[in-house]
Amino acid sequence: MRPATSLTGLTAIACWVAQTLTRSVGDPQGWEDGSDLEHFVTRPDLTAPRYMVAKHHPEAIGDGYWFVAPYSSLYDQPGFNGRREHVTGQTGPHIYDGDGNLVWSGASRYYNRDVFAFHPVHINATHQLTFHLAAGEATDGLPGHSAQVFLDSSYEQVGRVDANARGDPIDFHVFNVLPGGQRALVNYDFWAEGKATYPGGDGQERPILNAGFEETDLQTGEAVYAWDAYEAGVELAESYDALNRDLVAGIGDYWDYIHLNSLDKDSDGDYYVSARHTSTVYKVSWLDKRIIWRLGGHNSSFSMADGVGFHWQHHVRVRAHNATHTMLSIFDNASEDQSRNPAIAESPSVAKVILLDTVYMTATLLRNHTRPDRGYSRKLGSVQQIGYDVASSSLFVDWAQQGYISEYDSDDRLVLEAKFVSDRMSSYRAFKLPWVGKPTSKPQCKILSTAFSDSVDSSQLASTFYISWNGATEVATWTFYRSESSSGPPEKLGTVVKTGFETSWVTPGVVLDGYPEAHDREGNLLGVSDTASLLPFANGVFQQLSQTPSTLSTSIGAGPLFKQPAEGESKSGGEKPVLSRWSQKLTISVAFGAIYALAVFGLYALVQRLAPLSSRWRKGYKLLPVSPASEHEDHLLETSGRQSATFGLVDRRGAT
Ligand SMILES: *[C@@H]1O[C@H](CO)[C@@H](O)[C@H](O)[C@H]1NC(C)=O
Ligand SMILES: *[C@@H]1O[C@H](CO)[C@@H](O)[C@H](O)[C@H]1NC(C)=O
Ligand SMILES: *[C@@H]1O[C@H](CO)[C@@H](O)[C@H](O)[C@H]1NC(C)=O
Ligand SMILES: *[C@@H]1O[C@H](CO)[C@@H](O)[C@H](O)[C@H]1NC(C)=O
Ligand SMILES: CC(=O)N[C@H]1CO[C@H](CO)[C@@H](O)[C@@H]1O
Repeated sequence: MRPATSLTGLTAIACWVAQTLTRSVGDPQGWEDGSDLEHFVTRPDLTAPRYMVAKHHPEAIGDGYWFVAPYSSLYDQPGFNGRREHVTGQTGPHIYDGDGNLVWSGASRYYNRDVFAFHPVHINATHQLTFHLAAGEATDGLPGHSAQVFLDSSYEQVGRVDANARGDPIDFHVFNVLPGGQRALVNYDFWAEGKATYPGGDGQERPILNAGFEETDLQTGEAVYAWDAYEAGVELAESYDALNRDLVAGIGDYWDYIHLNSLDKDSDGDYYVSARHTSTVYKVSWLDKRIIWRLGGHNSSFSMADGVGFHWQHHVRVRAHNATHTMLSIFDNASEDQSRNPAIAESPSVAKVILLDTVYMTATLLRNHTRPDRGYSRKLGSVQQIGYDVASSSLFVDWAQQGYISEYDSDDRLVLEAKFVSDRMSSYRAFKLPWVGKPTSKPQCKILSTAFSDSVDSSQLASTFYISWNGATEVATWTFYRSESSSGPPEKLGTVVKTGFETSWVTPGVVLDGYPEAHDREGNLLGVSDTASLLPFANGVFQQLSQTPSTLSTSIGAGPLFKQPAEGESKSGGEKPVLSRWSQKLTISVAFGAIYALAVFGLYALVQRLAPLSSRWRKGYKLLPVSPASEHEDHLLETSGRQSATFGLVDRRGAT
């Protein structure tokens, strides 16, 4: 008993010291080991970022899957060996369920390439998935340049747009498939060297980066409409971007004076263009390309009520529209990442719904939600309306950094928050939508042997099935079969309810060959994995553990700790001085004292290390310390320690 405890303590100390020493200086939080990621026996190629989830009003949370595209390599991330992925991949298109369980990962399929704005679209009466694939190394089936990719509900690629109508690679900011699925709004930027003179400057010509967009026919790839910001009258004086403004032409750098980052279209056919560097939303005429009005910026056409003003915004969407009023949702970054204009005070990011009276030209704030942790989203982010009327719908907001998302109900209550457990990944835009995925790939199964006694009897062995089916949303249960018997039909072993991305199930005895079947809620067969064979132990044989906890405790715990003096010794040393026995006792006590001290310290160190780990072991679920009374605290900080279980936080492992 005692040595075992000391052993634990010493082992813990050794582990702690070793881990502390080996931890990279660039990874102070110690995530380099990948413990912030999901790990699956059946899919070692998929290591999706794990979420922590807080449900404040579970009954008010809408249905739907989260569509996110974790990435690490944009420059808002602190440097960490360049890119900050863990091998293998977690960058790319991902679907999670409303509890933060992984549903589908396309990371390994797209070689860990950056992906943006991953979401379902409705095209030709079919549900498809689309995303921007960033440029990367050309590989089998993937181009070296960027592209917009379309997948069907079985995750097979059914479309890819390689270039805009100008022949340029697709930019990552906007590829907005319009209702009907036949056309898309696509942004681009282009050099306008030597063309522009900055008014109020020194009168010299400047290299600028102009911006524009087109409405593309997805069938023909032709632009049915194209717009050029500079030509349409977006003046250089409108820009808040002071970075590179005074560059002299020819130096090879440019002034990104407008920076177009979102596009939308209303039912009249007019366009809404968000330009980040002018902090302005432009309404653009479908008929003659003129700017109908400006919202925000140096020259707003609207009188702006309290709280409407915004800076460095993006993801501006028109939510409702009639002859006299327009409602926009807007992600007000209100923060900026490159000191483009230090004169503009930063503030926490806010999701806003703005009501425009286009007769009296007033802008008022209809709904607003400050980032719950009062953080600054320095780039990226999105606001999604869930429901028909933006004034009363749920809002789903992506605050980008650390994949932070939050949902608000029609009463504007914060009902859900989630974020990745570590900060090494972000997600540019996140969406919550229904989805039915029926992959053409098969379920993946592995069977591992587990010994639970030192007996050689195979009845003391168990077999564990691991089963996953990347992207299959309709699986309700897994039924396991033993198939090794050549005579007769496969033997049905048992059925379990599917849990999370990967379900495991243990059955007594050795199952040399077996397979699971997937059934939906009505009991229809959805798919069968290939027959899996029991995997041997690491040394290649099916063997039992050489020692079990029980044999360890009898051999060590029950035996004499210190050898008693033999009969003869005792006789010959009969007159051994009392002092010597005392000193022996003292030495033993001191030794035990030292061992206990080490053990206590070891346990303490172990607990210190295990406390944060315990949540990792719970597959992504983590209680969040959240106080609904105050939305204005850094309550998602893992270190705050103010845990609360009073908000109906749901342990997703319990989901049945
Ligand atoms: C939509 O369906 C039509 C008719 O089958 C087809 O010609 C077209 O390619 C489809 N459009 C898209 C965007 O898939
Ligand atoms: C201000 O906006 C109006 C239209 O709203 C436009 O005619 C005018 O040129 C703009 N002025 C500047 C300095 O941008
Ligand atoms: C919404 O905006 C109003 C007006 O600026 C402000 O008083 C209020 O604090 C804001 N609420 C949130 C949740 O940001
Ligand atoms: C237009 O929308 C506004 C805001 O929802 C509403 O108050 C107004 O009655 C609508 N006007 C018409 C003509 O439908
Ligand atoms: C404040 C801020 O960082 N704004 C960002 C908002 O996100 C858009 C999308 O990239 C960026 O263009 C802006 O950089």
